[in-house]
Amino acid sequence: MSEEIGEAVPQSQKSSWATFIKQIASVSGDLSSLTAPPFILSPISLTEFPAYWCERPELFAAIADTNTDEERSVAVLKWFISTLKGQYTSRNEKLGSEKKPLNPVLGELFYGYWPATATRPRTNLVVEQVSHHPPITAYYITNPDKGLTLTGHSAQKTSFSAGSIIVKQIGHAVLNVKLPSGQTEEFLITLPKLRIDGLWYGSPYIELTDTSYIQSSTGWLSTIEYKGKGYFGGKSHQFKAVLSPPGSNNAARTFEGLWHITSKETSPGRGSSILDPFTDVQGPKEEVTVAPIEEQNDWESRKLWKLVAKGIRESDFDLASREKSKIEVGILHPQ
Ligand code: HC3
Repeated sequence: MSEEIGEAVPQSQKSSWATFIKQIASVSGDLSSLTAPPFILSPISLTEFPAYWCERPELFAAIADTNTDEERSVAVLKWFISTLKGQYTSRNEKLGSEKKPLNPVLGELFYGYWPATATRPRTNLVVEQVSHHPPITAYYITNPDKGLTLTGHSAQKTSFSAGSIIVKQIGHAVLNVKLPSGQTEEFLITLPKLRIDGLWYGSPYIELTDTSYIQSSTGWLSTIEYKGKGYFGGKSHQFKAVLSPPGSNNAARTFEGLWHITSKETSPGRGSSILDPFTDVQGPKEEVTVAPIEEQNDWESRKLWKLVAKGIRESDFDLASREKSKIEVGILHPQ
């Protein structure tokens, strides 16, 4: 591998990429206000990211079809692990690398839904940017027919270490499940830490590190450990989840594998076979359905950023920067 900085960086942007990396290394907290070179800009607003929670709507709906507290915790874990590929690797697949998303303005909105099918009812999504600096995004996902609601907020604190950006996720999500008994079970979902590698080459990608948790109000707890390249055989995107029963730290069930491909249950005596994986995200996912731009209001992300996104997609960065300034001026000095 060549040691030259910015292998993936266009020749004309190499020096601004080097400046950007130096700025990242010296700023801690919020990267959203740094000016990045055009090749690394994404035309997608951060308000669209909560849609990753539901790109496998059947797994979300299936949480409501369980009969015991244990099975419900397993279903929540399965859905959660299946969201990770979308959350953390989909920009690499779609855009070639992790890019810098559009920094939402205060009050920006993103609405969407996953339509009902023969096997599941409709799920709705509402997102609002509730703080600009630092960026904080709040979201609400609901499947009323199944009695499921996911409420959360997302913010990040960044630091720089050994050539990588470390992103601590500050928010959390709460999943409420209405039970046939009339009671509601609550799951508190914490979020993993990110390490953004590949900066030197100009092709950033995310690896997950440390531990996140899903704590149910029934006492069942999933502890999910993430390991990436360089650990235990060196594969990217490894995880191991331990599900423990109320009042005990002992593992009742264990699940492990690669969160961006497949995983299986590894509990003694009940491991699933290759034919029956715990999670398998190699098949198609379902992107959120969004109203056509002409029907959106001025604060909805795709309408608000339409021309900036066009400029970025078509490499017309004068257009992108002109339209971005118009949005910023419009927000600071509304008519
Ligand atoms: C750190 C990040 C913004 C935040 C993104 C979050 C944590 C948002 C919540 C989602 O559920 C999961 C998620 C995925 C990706 C995270 C982004 C990756 C890069 C972006 C930085 C602000 C941009 C850093 C610039 C560059 C060029 C290195 O990508």
